[in-house]
Amino acid sequence: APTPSSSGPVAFPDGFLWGTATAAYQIEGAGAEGGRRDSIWDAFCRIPGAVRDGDDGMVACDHYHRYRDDVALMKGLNLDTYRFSTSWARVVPDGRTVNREGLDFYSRLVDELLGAGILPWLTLYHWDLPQALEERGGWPERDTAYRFADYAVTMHEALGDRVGVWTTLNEPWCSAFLGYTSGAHAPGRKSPEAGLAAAHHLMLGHGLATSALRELAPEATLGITLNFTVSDPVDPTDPADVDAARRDDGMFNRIFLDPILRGAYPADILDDVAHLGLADLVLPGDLELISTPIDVLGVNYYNGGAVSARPQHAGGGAPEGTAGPDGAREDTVLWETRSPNPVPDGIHHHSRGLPTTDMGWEVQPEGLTRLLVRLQQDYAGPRDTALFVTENGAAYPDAVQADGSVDDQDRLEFVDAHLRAVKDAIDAGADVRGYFAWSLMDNFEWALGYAKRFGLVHVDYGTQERTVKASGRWYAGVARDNALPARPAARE
Ligand code: PNW
Repeated sequence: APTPSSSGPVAFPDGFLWGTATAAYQIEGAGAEGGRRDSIWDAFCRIPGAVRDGDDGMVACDHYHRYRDDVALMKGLNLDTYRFSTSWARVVPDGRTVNREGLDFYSRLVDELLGAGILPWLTLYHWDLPQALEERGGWPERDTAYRFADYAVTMHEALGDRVGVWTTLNEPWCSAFLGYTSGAHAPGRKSPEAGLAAAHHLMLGHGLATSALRELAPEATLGITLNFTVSDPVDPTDPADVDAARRDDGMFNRIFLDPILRGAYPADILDDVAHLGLADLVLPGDLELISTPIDVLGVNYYNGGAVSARPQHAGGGAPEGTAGPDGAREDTVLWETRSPNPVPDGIHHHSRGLPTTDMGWEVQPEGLTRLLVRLQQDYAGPRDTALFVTENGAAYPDAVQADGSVDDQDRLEFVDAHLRAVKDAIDAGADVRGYFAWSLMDNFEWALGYAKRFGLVHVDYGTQERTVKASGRWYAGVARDNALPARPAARE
């Protein structure tokens, strides 16, 4: 029989923050308005075949013009906080000169949020590097880290008194390894060396920005958001699988966690990448900057992986038509069958035959419990850093009913299951203080364009009409009550 915590109502700790998250390029549109110039994503979208259906973010959800309505929508969802990112290419379009009009947009947005009683949670970098800086070398170039810190100070001078929480980067793993090693994301470069150089300079930018903001505002709440996986060996008794899982965990999780929260790169990973020149890029003082104390660690979690030293035989455990070899779906090939990491050889992700979302990602809520408990014990706890789930959610195709409503029980159940997993982690000692659903509304899903829908709110891209889905109405109740109701299935 299911235990009460697995199906009954679940209360969250007092003061737990309920939010949703978005990113500038995914929702704003107004690509050439208000003095904004190209980011690497604008340039990437113009490469034939780079983005599904040739989609781009020029209009997206038109949030730049509709932000007042969108904040009203958030208020109707009873949100405590809203995690958004600012577009560097809007604020510093040429990489050097501040564009007042760009700053003014974010100032209006922040005032609107505060007026609605919603805490602004600002991310400085969610993947949209000004193209002008890419043309000067991009993240593999050390100078980009200094430009990022200048931009951080500019934002803080404009909004410092009104923004509650400042996070530097969203998912540097994606920026570095999808952007510069696998080439699946902007700017589409394909080099292991460039990916590692980008990773180090992203972290240096985080460190420079964090120490600069700390000096400007000693009381500010500062942090970073990382994306995490949970790497389980396919066969825990096979040393080769165990080693593959170690390297997978190392290149996803520890290569960022350890410098930021322990002040050093993991020794085993430094060994694995010794031929790629990372150590030469790390100058004296870098790791001290990168490990500047942070107040919050943002945790983005979608799924874990079963990792092996050997490829999975086609058909081995994967339901026909959903997952191919290594669990990658034909239509959502971000990873192909190869890990995007700079040292991909001998790392294979196997399908476990779990249900998958429309991204082809396996649904694995218990991984989030294990991840949060590990982060608490090994990283956040010792550094007195609070944990927040800054992204979690699911793409599913929306079935729009004749009356325009969207009854997305699959998404609702996904979020419900993961929130139960968060509560399990809290009960096991993880200091998790809030949860942000990805995403507030359907939006531009990067290389997959508008084909994938993650929103609690449906967007009709033809009319820009927003419709709160069943999952959104349910989430509004959760935020209001600071508690989950009994599980949907258990209500019957
Ligand atoms: C995150 N992967 O991206 C981003 O922060 C969001 O902007 C995005 O919309 C969301 O998750 C859903 O994709 C990721 O390949 C993209 O492991 C790819 C991966 C992980 C996260």
